[in-house]
Amino acid sequence: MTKEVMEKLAESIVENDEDTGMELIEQALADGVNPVEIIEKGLSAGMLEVGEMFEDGEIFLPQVMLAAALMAKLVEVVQKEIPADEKVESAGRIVLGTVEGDVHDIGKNIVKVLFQANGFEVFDVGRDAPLASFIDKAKEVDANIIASSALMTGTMQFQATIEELLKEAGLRDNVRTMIGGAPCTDHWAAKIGADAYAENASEAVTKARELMAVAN
Ligand code: HCB
Repeated sequence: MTKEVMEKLAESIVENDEDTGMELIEQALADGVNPVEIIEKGLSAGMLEVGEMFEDGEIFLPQVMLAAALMAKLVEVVQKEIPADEKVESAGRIVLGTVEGDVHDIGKNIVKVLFQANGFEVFDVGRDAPLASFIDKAKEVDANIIASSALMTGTMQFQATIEELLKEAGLRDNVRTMIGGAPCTDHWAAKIGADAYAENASEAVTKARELMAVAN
Protein backbone atom coordinates (compact mmCIF):
# COMPACT_ATOMS: atom_id res chain seq x y z
CA MET A 1 0.00 0.00 0.00
CA THR A 2 2.72 2.44 1.06
CA LYS A 3 4.74 1.40 -1.99
CA GLU A 4 1.79 2.20 -4.23
CA VAL A 5 1.32 5.64 -2.65
CA MET A 6 5.07 6.35 -3.03
CA GLU A 7 4.92 5.38 -6.69
CA LYS A 8 1.92 7.64 -7.27
CA LEU A 9 3.71 10.45 -5.43
CA ALA A 10 6.75 10.05 -7.69
CA GLU A 11 4.39 10.12 -10.64
CA SER A 12 2.85 13.41 -9.42
CA ILE A 13 6.31 15.02 -9.69
CA VAL A 14 6.76 13.61 -13.19
CA GLU A 15 3.28 14.79 -14.22
CA ASN A 16 3.73 18.13 -12.42
CA ASP A 17 0.42 17.47 -10.63
CA GLU A 18 0.50 19.54 -7.46
CA ASP A 19 -3.04 18.72 -6.27
CA THR A 20 -2.49 14.96 -6.46
CA GLY A 21 0.92 15.36 -4.83
CA MET A 22 -0.58 17.26 -1.89
CA GLU A 23 -3.41 14.73 -1.50
CA LEU A 24 -0.99 11.79 -1.52
CA ILE A 25 1.26 13.45 1.05
CA GLU A 26 -1.72 14.04 3.34
CA GLN A 27 -2.81 10.43 2.88
CA ALA A 28 0.68 9.06 3.55
CA LEU A 29 1.10 11.19 6.67
CA ALA A 30 -2.35 10.16 7.92
CA ASP A 31 -1.32 6.51 7.37
CA GLY A 32 1.72 7.12 9.57
CA VAL A 33 4.36 6.94 6.83
CA ASN A 34 7.69 8.41 7.98
CA PRO A 35 8.15 11.89 6.39
CA VAL A 36 11.76 11.02 5.46
CA GLU A 37 10.46 8.03 3.54
CA ILE A 38 7.97 10.29 1.74
CA ILE A 39 10.82 12.56 0.63
CA GLU A 40 13.26 9.83 -0.35
CA LYS A 41 11.01 7.07 -1.72
CA GLY A 42 8.31 9.29 -3.19
CA LEU A 43 9.45 12.78 -4.13
CA SER A 44 13.15 12.09 -4.82
CA ALA A 45 12.27 9.01 -6.85
CA GLY A 46 10.03 11.22 -9.01
CA MET A 47 12.83 13.76 -9.49
CA LEU A 48 15.18 10.96 -10.46
CA GLU A 49 12.71 9.82 -13.11
CA VAL A 50 12.47 13.40 -14.40
CA GLY A 51 16.27 13.39 -14.70
CA GLU A 52 16.21 10.17 -16.70
CA MET A 53 13.49 11.50 -19.02
CA PHE A 54 15.57 14.66 -19.57
CA GLU A 55 18.65 12.57 -20.32
CA ASP A 56 16.67 10.48 -22.81
CA GLY A 57 15.38 13.62 -24.55
CA GLU A 58 11.76 12.84 -23.63
CA ILE A 59 11.32 16.19 -21.86
CA PHE A 60 13.09 19.56 -21.99
CA LEU A 61 14.58 22.01 -19.52
CA PRO A 62 11.38 24.04 -18.84
CA GLN A 63 9.65 20.80 -17.72
CA VAL A 64 12.60 19.96 -15.49
CA MET A 65 12.34 23.44 -13.96
CA LEU A 66 8.63 22.97 -13.27
CA ALA A 67 9.27 19.59 -11.66
CA ALA A 68 12.07 21.10 -9.55
CA ALA A 69 9.78 23.90 -8.35
CA LEU A 70 7.03 21.44 -7.40
CA MET A 71 9.57 19.19 -5.69
CA ALA A 72 10.82 22.11 -3.55
CA LYS A 73 7.24 23.06 -2.62
CA LEU A 74 6.26 19.53 -1.60
CA VAL A 75 9.50 18.93 0.33
CA GLU A 76 8.70 22.10 2.31
CA VAL A 77 5.28 20.68 3.22
CA VAL A 78 6.70 17.32 4.32
CA GLN A 79 9.70 18.72 6.19
CA LYS A 80 7.38 20.42 8.70
CA GLU A 81 6.31 16.93 9.77
CA ILE A 82 9.82 15.69 10.57
CA PRO A 83 10.09 15.66 14.35
CA ALA A 84 12.87 17.95 15.57
CA ASP A 85 15.63 16.31 17.56
CA GLU A 86 14.96 17.18 21.17
CA LYS A 87 18.54 16.97 22.33
CA VAL A 88 19.65 20.39 23.57
CA GLU A 89 23.30 19.78 22.87
CA SER A 90 24.30 20.24 19.22
CA ALA A 91 25.24 17.03 17.38
CA GLY A 92 27.84 19.08 15.49
CA ARG A 93 28.31 22.13 13.30
CA ILE A 94 28.12 21.59 9.55
CA VAL A 95 28.84 24.04 6.76
CA LEU A 96 26.75 22.94 3.79
CA GLY A 97 26.52 24.24 0.25
CA THR A 98 26.41 23.55 -3.47
CA VAL A 99 29.74 24.42 -5.05
CA GLU A 100 30.50 27.38 -7.26
CA GLY A 101 29.13 27.17 -10.81
CA ASP A 102 26.37 24.77 -9.79
CA VAL A 103 22.80 25.89 -9.10
CA HIS A 104 21.36 22.46 -8.24
CA ASP A 105 20.16 22.69 -4.65
CA ILE A 106 17.19 20.34 -4.26
CA GLY A 107 19.35 17.53 -2.88
CA LYS A 108 21.40 19.91 -0.73
CA ASN A 109 18.20 21.27 0.81
CA ILE A 110 16.93 17.77 1.62
CA VAL A 111 20.26 16.95 3.27
CA LYS A 112 19.92 20.17 5.29
CA VAL A 113 16.46 19.20 6.53
CA LEU A 114 17.69 15.81 7.75
CA PHE A 115 20.85 17.22 9.34
CA GLN A 116 18.75 19.72 11.27
CA ALA A 117 16.15 17.12 12.23
CA ASN A 118 19.00 15.08 13.71
CA GLY A 119 20.35 17.85 15.89
CA PHE A 120 23.14 19.24 13.71
CA GLU A 121 23.59 22.99 13.41
CA VAL A 122 23.70 23.77 9.70
CA PHE A 123 25.35 26.84 8.20
CA ASP A 124 24.08 26.95 4.64
CA VAL A 125 26.31 28.88 2.22
CA GLY A 126 23.71 28.35 -0.51
CA ARG A 127 24.09 27.24 -4.10
CA ASP A 128 26.65 28.40 -6.64
CA ALA A 129 28.61 29.17 -3.48
CA PRO A 130 32.11 30.66 -3.87
CA LEU A 131 34.58 28.06 -2.66
CA ALA A 132 36.15 30.49 -0.21
CA SER A 133 32.75 30.88 1.47
CA PHE A 134 32.90 27.24 2.65
CA ILE A 135 36.27 27.89 4.31
CA ASP A 136 35.38 31.33 5.68
CA LYS A 137 32.15 30.03 7.21
CA ALA A 138 33.92 26.99 8.67
CA LYS A 139 36.43 29.31 10.34
CA GLU A 140 33.73 31.68 11.57
CA VAL A 141 31.57 29.00 13.22
CA ASP A 142 34.38 26.60 14.16
CA ALA A 143 32.72 23.92 12.03
CA ASN A 144 33.24 20.19 12.56
CA ILE A 145 32.26 19.24 9.01
CA ILE A 146 32.09 20.81 5.56
CA ALA A 147 29.52 19.02 3.40
CA SER A 148 29.53 20.00 -0.26
CA SER A 149 27.14 19.11 -3.03
CA ALA A 150 27.99 18.95 -6.76
CA LEU A 151 25.61 17.75 -9.47
CA MET A 152 27.71 18.23 -12.56
CA THR A 153 30.88 16.55 -13.74
CA GLY A 154 32.24 20.03 -14.45
CA THR A 155 31.70 21.25 -10.90
CA MET A 156 32.63 18.19 -8.83
CA GLN A 157 36.29 19.13 -9.29
CA PHE A 158 35.60 22.07 -6.95
CA GLN A 159 35.13 19.58 -4.14
CA ALA A 160 38.83 18.82 -4.61
CA THR A 161 39.57 22.55 -4.48
CA ILE A 162 37.78 22.75 -1.11
CA GLU A 163 40.24 20.12 0.19
CA GLU A 164 43.15 22.24 -1.06
CA LEU A 165 41.76 25.48 0.39
CA LEU A 166 41.23 23.80 3.75
CA LYS A 167 44.85 22.65 3.78
CA GLU A 168 46.07 26.13 2.77
CA ALA A 169 44.05 27.64 5.62
CA GLY A 170 45.65 25.16 8.05
CA LEU A 171 42.22 23.77 8.94
CA ARG A 172 42.32 20.31 7.39
CA ASP A 173 43.13 18.56 10.68
CA ASN A 174 40.21 20.22 12.47
CA VAL A 175 37.46 19.98 9.85
CA ARG A 176 36.12 16.73 8.36
CA THR A 177 34.75 16.78 4.81
CA MET A 178 31.79 15.07 3.20
CA ILE A 179 30.82 15.11 -0.45
CA GLY A 180 27.59 14.26 -2.26
CA GLY A 181 25.55 14.83 -5.41
CA ALA A 182 24.63 12.52 -8.28
CA PRO A 183 28.05 12.20 -10.01
CA CYS A 184 29.97 11.65 -6.74
CA THR A 185 31.11 8.25 -5.51
CA ASP A 186 33.19 6.67 -2.75
CA HIS A 187 35.96 6.44 -5.30
CA TRP A 188 35.82 10.21 -5.97
CA ALA A 189 35.90 10.91 -2.23
CA ALA A 190 38.99 8.72 -1.83
CA LYS A 191 40.66 10.30 -4.86
CA ILE A 192 40.30 13.88 -3.62
CA GLY A 193 40.93 13.01 0.03
CA ALA A 194 37.42 13.76 1.35
CA ASP A 195 36.56 11.97 4.60
CA ALA A 196 33.16 10.66 3.48
CA TYR A 197 30.75 10.28 0.60
CA ALA A 198 26.99 10.03 1.14
CA GLU A 199 24.63 8.70 -1.50
CA ASN A 200 21.50 10.19 0.01
CA ALA A 201 20.30 12.37 2.88
CA SER A 202 19.83 9.53 5.39
CA GLU A 203 23.33 8.28 4.67
CA ALA A 204 24.63 11.85 5.06
CA VAL A 205 23.31 11.84 8.64
CA THR A 206 24.89 8.43 9.38
CA LYS A 207 28.23 9.51 7.91
CA ALA A 208 28.15 12.85 9.77
CA ARG A 209 27.62 10.99 13.04
CA GLU A 210 30.55 8.70 12.21
CA LEU A 211 32.76 11.68 11.41
CA MET A 212 31.80 13.30 14.73
CA ALA A 213 32.67 10.09 16.57
CA VAL A 214 36.11 10.00 14.95
CA ALA A 215 36.68 13.69 15.71
CA ASN A 216 35.84 13.27 19.42
CO1 HCB B 1 20.26 20.13 -14.21
N1 HCB B 1 21.55 18.83 -14.83
N2 HCB B 1 21.14 21.53 -15.25
N3 HCB B 1 18.85 21.28 -13.53
N4 HCB B 1 19.42 18.62 -13.50
C1 HCB B 1 21.47 17.50 -14.23
C2 HCB B 1 22.29 17.46 -12.95
C3 HCB B 1 22.10 16.59 -15.37
C4 HCB B 1 22.75 15.31 -14.86
C5 HCB B 1 21.03 16.27 -16.47
C6 HCB B 1 21.64 15.65 -17.70
O1 HCB B 1 22.01 16.34 -18.62
N5 HCB B 1 21.76 14.36 -17.78
C7 HCB B 1 23.11 17.61 -16.05
C8 HCB B 1 24.55 17.54 -15.54
C9 HCB B 1 25.40 16.75 -16.53
C10 HCB B 1 26.78 16.56 -16.05
O2 HCB B 1 27.50 17.47 -15.78
N6 HCB B 1 27.17 15.32 -15.94
C11 HCB B 1 22.42 18.94 -15.79
C12 HCB B 1 22.69 20.13 -16.54
C13 HCB B 1 23.69 19.97 -17.67
C14 HCB B 1 22.10 21.36 -16.22
C15 HCB B 1 22.29 22.72 -16.94
C16 HCB B 1 23.71 23.05 -17.42
C17 HCB B 1 21.28 22.71 -18.11
C18 HCB B 1 21.35 23.85 -19.06
O3 HCB B 1 21.22 24.99 -18.68
N7 HCB B 1 21.57 23.49 -20.30
C19 HCB B 1 21.81 23.71 -15.85
C20 HCB B 1 22.93 23.99 -14.83
C21 HCB B 1 23.20 25.40 -14.57
C22 HCB B 1 24.27 25.50 -13.48
O4 HCB B 1 24.22 24.83 -12.46
N8 HCB B 1 25.22 26.34 -13.69
C23 HCB B 1 20.81 22.87 -15.15
C24 HCB B 1 19.70 23.39 -14.49
C25 HCB B 1 18.77 22.64 -13.79
C26 HCB B 1 17.48 23.21 -13.21
C27 HCB B 1 17.60 24.66 -12.74
C28 HCB B 1 16.40 23.12 -14.27
C29 HCB B 1 17.16 22.14 -12.10
C30 HCB B 1 17.77 22.48 -10.72
C31 HCB B 1 16.79 23.16 -9.79
C32 HCB B 1 17.35 23.24 -8.39
O5 HCB B 1 18.14 22.41 -7.93
N9 HCB B 1 16.92 24.26 -7.69
C33 HCB B 1 17.88 20.93 -12.65
C34 HCB B 1 17.60 19.59 -12.24
C35 HCB B 1 16.43 19.42 -11.30
C36 HCB B 1 18.37 18.49 -12.68
C37 HCB B 1 18.10 16.97 -12.47
C38 HCB B 1 17.00 16.55 -13.45
C39 HCB B 1 17.70 16.51 -11.08
C40 HCB B 1 18.63 16.92 -9.92
C41 HCB B 1 17.90 16.68 -8.62
O6 HCB B 1 17.32 17.61 -8.07
N10 HCB B 1 17.83 15.40 -8.17
C42 HCB B 1 19.51 16.36 -12.85
C43 HCB B 1 19.48 14.90 -13.32
C44 HCB B 1 20.20 13.95 -12.36
O7 HCB B 1 20.70 14.31 -11.32
N11 HCB B 1 20.26 12.72 -12.80
C45 HCB B 1 19.98 17.34 -13.94
C46 HCB B 1 17.04 15.01 -7.00
C47 HCB B 1 17.85 15.20 -5.71
C48 HCB B 1 16.99 14.81 -4.51
O8 HCB B 1 18.97 14.32 -5.78
O9 HCB B 1 21.38 13.81 -6.21
O10 HCB B 1 20.64 16.22 -5.99
P1 HCB B 1 20.49 14.80 -5.58
O11 HCB B 1 20.69 14.80 -3.98
C49 HCB B 1 20.66 13.63 -3.17
C50 HCB B 1 22.01 12.93 -3.05
O12 HCB B 1 22.88 13.12 -4.14
C51 HCB B 1 22.58 13.38 -1.73
O13 HCB B 1 21.41 13.55 -0.94
C52 HCB B 1 20.36 14.11 -1.75
C53 HCB B 1 19.04 13.64 -1.20
O14 HCB B 1 18.93 12.24 -1.16
N12 HCB B 1 23.37 14.62 -1.68
C54 HCB B 1 24.37 14.84 -0.75
C55 HCB B 1 23.27 15.73 -2.44
N13 HCB B 1 24.15 16.64 -2.06
C56 HCB B 1 24.85 16.13 -1.02
C57 HCB B 1 25.88 16.69 -0.28
C58 HCB B 1 26.47 15.91 0.72
O15 HCB B 1 27.52 16.41 1.38
C59 HCB B 1 25.99 14.63 0.99
C60 HCB B 1 24.93 14.08 0.26
